[in-house]
Amino acid sequence: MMWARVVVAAALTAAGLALAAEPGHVQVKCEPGVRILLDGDFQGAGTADLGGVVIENVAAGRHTIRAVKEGFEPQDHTVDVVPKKVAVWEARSFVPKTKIKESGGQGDKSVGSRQVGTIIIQSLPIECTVDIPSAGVQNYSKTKDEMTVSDVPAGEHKAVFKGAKELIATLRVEPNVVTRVMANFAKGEVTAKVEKPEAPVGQADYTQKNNPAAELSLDLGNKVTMKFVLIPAGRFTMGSPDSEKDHQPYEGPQHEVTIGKAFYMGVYEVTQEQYEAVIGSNPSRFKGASNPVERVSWDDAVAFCKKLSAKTGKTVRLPTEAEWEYACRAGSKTRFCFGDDDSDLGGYAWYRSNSDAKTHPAGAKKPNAFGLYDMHGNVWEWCSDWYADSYANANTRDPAGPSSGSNRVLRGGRWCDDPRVCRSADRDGFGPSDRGDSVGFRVVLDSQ
Ligand SMILES: [Ca+2]
Repeated sequence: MMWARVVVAAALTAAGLALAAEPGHVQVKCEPGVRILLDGDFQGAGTADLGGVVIENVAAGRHTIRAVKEGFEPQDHTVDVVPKKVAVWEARSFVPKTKIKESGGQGDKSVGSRQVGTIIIQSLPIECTVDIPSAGVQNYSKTKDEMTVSDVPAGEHKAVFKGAKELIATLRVEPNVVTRVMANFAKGEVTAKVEKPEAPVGQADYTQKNNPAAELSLDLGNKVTMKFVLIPAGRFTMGSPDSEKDHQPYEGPQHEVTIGKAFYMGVYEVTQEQYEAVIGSNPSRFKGASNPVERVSWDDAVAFCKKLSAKTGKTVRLPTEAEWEYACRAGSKTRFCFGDDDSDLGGYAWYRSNSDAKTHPAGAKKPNAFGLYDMHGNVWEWCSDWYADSYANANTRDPAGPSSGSNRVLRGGRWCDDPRVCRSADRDGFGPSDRGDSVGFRVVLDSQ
């Protein structure tokens, strides 16, 4: 009896909210018999005449859809419902559970992960029809710059691009790898290249994007510019598990975090040339125009942001700690953005073993999957948050740290650090007026 009452109360609450916010609707395209759940509640099974399931009067906002087919891996999709509009999602081809294998060869980091990769499609001209039946894409009208098809089973997929002519290609998809495809109708050819590692989690199953731009450059004056790359909204696991080598208690508890809005992040640490163009002085110990600025306090970094905001009319700010880790990981769950091995760190970072006890020009090592350089090593980077030695009380959506504290967060490790400190999850804090020759920063811009 109690149970029934609780359910009724919950239903009334949901209806009340929906009325207040003007509901929208959700259409799920799927084969007959596929069961559809919305936020965990069963909504119905796909029928042949509807071509799927229609869910009416869904409260505006973000919801999770799950498509379930017996004997196959379920599919989850995040949908943003807009008042009075129909949000459409088409379930992809289901991957049989029997085909799920453990991945080998890379240690145990990807055990249990699915053998899937991502295809990113661009075309010239932009508009064409894309058909990759084995990846669940059927006669899809591409209307924007870039189309992303994620969770594509590894293997070969026949793709047909229809525009002024028909281009046919066989696309090879590897696990946890992005295959970037260009269908060029002018040249009559399809080219493909692979990028590692996998794009970040939390994106739609296939999405199109053209705005905002993927890259952006700010003019700092005196012919000095600052380059940014768009970091998409998404979800990630913040912190490190107890099992991670070199894990520290203050890197836990590991928790899911949603980054609700895309943002632009500086491709490089702020350089001395950039700092000087905005502030008019260079406090660094290791002089070099394209070396990162150091001996800047958190207060100095915030002052830089304010001044650059005023100069450009954009909102320039320090990243939150969550934004920083999300951007650093770029979809990875390993100790570093590239994997787990200390021995690979030298390819991506200046740290104790290779730095010769100094900073180096920003961008000389390999970038991560978002195109960000020196997230590991070179200089430590200020984040906007106050430091807390646990995530126990952290928000899970766009966390911005505790409301007060005595130290501000530093991330990514330094030229003088061992690999442990350069890990994606490691963290530390200094007082807001502290300065050091291993401490710098990079900035972010809101995308709107
Ligand atoms: Ca750094």
